Amino acid sequence: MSRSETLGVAVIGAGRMGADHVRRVDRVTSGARVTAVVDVDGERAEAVAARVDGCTAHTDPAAALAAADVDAVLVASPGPAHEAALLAALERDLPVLCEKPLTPDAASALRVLDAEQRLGHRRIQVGFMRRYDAEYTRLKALLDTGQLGRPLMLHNRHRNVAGPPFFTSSMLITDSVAHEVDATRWLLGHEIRAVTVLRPTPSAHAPDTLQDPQFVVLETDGGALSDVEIFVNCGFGYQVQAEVVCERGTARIGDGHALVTHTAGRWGGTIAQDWTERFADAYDREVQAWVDAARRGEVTGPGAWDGYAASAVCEAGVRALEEGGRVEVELVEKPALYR
Ligand code: ISE
Repeated sequence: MSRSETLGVAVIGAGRMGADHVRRVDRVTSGARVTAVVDVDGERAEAVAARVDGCTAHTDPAAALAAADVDAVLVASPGPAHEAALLAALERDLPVLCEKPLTPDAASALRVLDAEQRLGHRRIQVGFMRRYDAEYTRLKALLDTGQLGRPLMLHNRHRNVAGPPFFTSSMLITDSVAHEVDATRWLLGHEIRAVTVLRPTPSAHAPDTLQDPQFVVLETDGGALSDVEIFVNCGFGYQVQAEVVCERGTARIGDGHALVTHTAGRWGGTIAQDWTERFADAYDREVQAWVDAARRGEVTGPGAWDGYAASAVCEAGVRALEEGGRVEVELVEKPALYR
């Protein structure tokens, strides 16, 4: 593909995120078009592909990636299917945007890192969209100025209206807290070296066997602590908040004060109901940045190393949840490709 041409994107996974990304690439993003949609459910692939002119539907990722009009891959299938899709894309040297998690565990993530290193250049971006959210980027820019001094603590709150029926207690860590794991590493610029998970009495509104909420403590190798309240059946809205406490001040995002009304003796606003609403702009910026970089042959966003580190931290988090106590994170030495 030459720089002036449009990037042909195969979207793997036509569920909620996949279908939203198909719409985004088709209607919002410039410089790209969806040329193939893949899903194990052929009818679902057909239905989503039918929304885009000239787009083909597939059940086999390999067939889609082999198509002449596919220059890049957006992976939005369930986590356990990511490794095969990533390895297939790397084999064809195609740029990839992979929704989190990179893969569900550290061992499979390492196999992906190995394949990318064998290729000799970076091709993978991981879908940690908070790095593209306007509030998060302002917070990051402020911390980087050093005006507030050294960050000491990061308090995160992550609430969903209701978890999907298939959600397990460990998925609160691997599917939800994974975002705060990445946000912590990115905002503070440190790796996470240990995880502790505390278990408050579960909400009566959570499904019977689900440990919801959870309180997760992440220890970084820079000495700062990051805590995460994860509550996926809070019932009232989708809330993601973060407050950094530094030596000379604090900074806080996620209060949702964009529009405040005062009427009839009360004041207030609305709360987003899910992440496609709360992070819509972030997803738009993320996909545009990925497309622009892919057309230049570059990767500019969070990469495979960030995906591996998040998977390793989440794996330690699941052990901490299941066994109790503090679990250390074991990371391999960072390969030269990612330094
Ligand atoms: C979901 O997969 C996401 O990525 C959302 O951002 C998160 O809030 C939710 O808890 C996850 O299930």
